[in-house]
Amino acid sequence: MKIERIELSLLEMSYVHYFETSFGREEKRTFILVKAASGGEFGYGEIVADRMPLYSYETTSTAWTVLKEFLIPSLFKSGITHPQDFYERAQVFKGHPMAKAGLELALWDLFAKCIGQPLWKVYGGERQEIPAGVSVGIQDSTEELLERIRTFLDEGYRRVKIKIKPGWDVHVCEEVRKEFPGIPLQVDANGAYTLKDKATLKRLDDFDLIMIEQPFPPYDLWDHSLLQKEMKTPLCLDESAVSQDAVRKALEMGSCRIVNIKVGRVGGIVEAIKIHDFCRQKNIPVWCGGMLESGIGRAHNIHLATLSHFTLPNDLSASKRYYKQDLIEPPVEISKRGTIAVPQSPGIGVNPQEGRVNKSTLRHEIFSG
Ligand code: OSB
Ligand code: MG
Repeated sequence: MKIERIELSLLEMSYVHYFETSFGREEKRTFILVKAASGGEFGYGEIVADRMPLYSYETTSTAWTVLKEFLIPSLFKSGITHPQDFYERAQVFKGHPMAKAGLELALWDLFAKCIGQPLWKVYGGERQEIPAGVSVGIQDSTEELLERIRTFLDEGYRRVKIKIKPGWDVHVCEEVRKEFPGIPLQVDANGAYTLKDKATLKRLDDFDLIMIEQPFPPYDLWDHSLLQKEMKTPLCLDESAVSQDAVRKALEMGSCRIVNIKVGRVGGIVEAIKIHDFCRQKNIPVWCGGMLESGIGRAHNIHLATLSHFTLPNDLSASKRYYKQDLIEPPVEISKRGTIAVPQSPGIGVNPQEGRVNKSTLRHEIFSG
């Protein structure tokens, strides 16, 4: 596969509704698109790093620099026959998983288009319908939260995840459970607690939650293991689950009973599939997380989530839940059964709309081999 050109574009898109987590409220998203060209085919990837280092240390600026100075030159220098070659070569560079993942995703899309197959087939996926879930941010009031949840349930979502933080946790779960006693429900703290909050966290055992996602900071597997010992609700790692090796240690320590897989956080599809396969072997359920991606990143997530061991509902929602106009056609939609169909055309199987991409682009650069 001779890569002739890589293009980077920095985009900014407004959300239809603000998104608030324990690290703050965002009205719009800044991210990088990667476009790789070979023999008249184009592959697309999305880099999930945000403008600010809140979810992780990476930002759109660090990703741009690492791609421009190291990852893209290394790709042009030795060429690749398969995306796996890029994954292996990129290992010499420490960290920067989101930058690596975005480029790897573009190469996977390109590779699949060159052999004329949808990505799910290339990955060996099995599912044809992906269980959709919705991640609902912190709202100004519990009334607004209940109202938003009701709307999403009416649209067909099967499972609801609510963001929590100190002061927006036990009473919110109480209200949600009172209003919607039977819905599949889980919470995500994005690392906002410490062991000092153990008493509060233990009260969450009363709400029949599918899981509590990432109560403690990213680099803290040990305290997660201490908390998990004392709780009946499964803990799920997001920010801490940075590689297959990290997941192995987490499971050996008893830090969680469920794993959230995000391509960007783990540095690409190759690593994501390693985690998936490892968890399947250990009988630990996994599901596909999201980073409020545009339809390009979301389509990639949908293909990944076709793998057999993605047994829990995913953070995969319809295009219109995130953006007024998505970057792809057709947009991602959710069926009345609360599922998302898997695209069947080659590669990501959806069409990026160049005009819309250009309208949201703040900065653009072309690199040639
Ligand atoms: O922790 O899962 C998270 C969005 C941005 C950063 C972190 C997270 C999220 C979400 C959104 O929960 C999930 C989605 O894309 O629908
Ligand atoms: Mg999370």
